[in-house]
Amino acid sequence: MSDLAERLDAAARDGVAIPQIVSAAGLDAADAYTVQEALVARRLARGERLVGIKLGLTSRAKMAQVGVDEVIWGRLTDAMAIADGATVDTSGYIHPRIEPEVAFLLDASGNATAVAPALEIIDSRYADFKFSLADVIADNSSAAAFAIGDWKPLPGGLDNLGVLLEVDGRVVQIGSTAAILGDPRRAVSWGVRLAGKVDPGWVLLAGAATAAVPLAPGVHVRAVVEGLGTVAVRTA
Ligand code: OOG
Ligand code: MG
Repeated sequence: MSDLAERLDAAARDGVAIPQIVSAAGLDAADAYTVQEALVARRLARGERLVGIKLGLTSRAKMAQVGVDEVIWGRLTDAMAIADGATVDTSGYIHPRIEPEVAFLLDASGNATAVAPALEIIDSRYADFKFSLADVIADNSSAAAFAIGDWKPLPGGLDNLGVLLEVDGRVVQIGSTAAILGDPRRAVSWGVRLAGKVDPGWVLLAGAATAAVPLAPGVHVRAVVEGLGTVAVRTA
């Protein structure tokens, strides 16, 4: 499995898509998480640090977009973090997409202590952004980068907040936090259970409420989550 991790790692570093090597090797989802762990271990060996986890495919819109209908998770490192408002160079990506998310800040027992609007850049390492469940899991659930807005204490209700994704000031996706497992707070218990162990101060991305959109160079992208505020990135 370490050869699969090595090929996925090289695809991400070179920005060159590869075929669906994990399903082709006959691996299942459990095996694929072992490949993911080996893939992220390569990043940690290069000096990156784990800073959290992401959930994926927690909304119908996302499941329908990629044709995989199981909740998945991935690992986030410090090298994937982009400051709110910063400029990201997209030239190293294969076919990046961006999506609006809700982020939670975790304490030692895996409870959420704060919430923020977030943007996630995903970049499947597979050709045409097409994959099976095992392929996407091994590929660290397409994780590429993320930006988080200002943290706020948890409000009373998070289960029906409007979500907008804007590109250059034009609304390109509209959704509701209700799309995320019925209530994005459910993503916290899902994530902690799936990951097994979380560290205090880790971030948890709950999964996109809407489909992702292609991310071009030279644009300004903003996510707005009703009551939580905004987060933005620019691309170069
Ligand atoms: C898989 C990752 C899904 C989300 O928020 O649902 C994800 C993909 O769409 O490539 O990050
Ligand atoms: Mg996502």
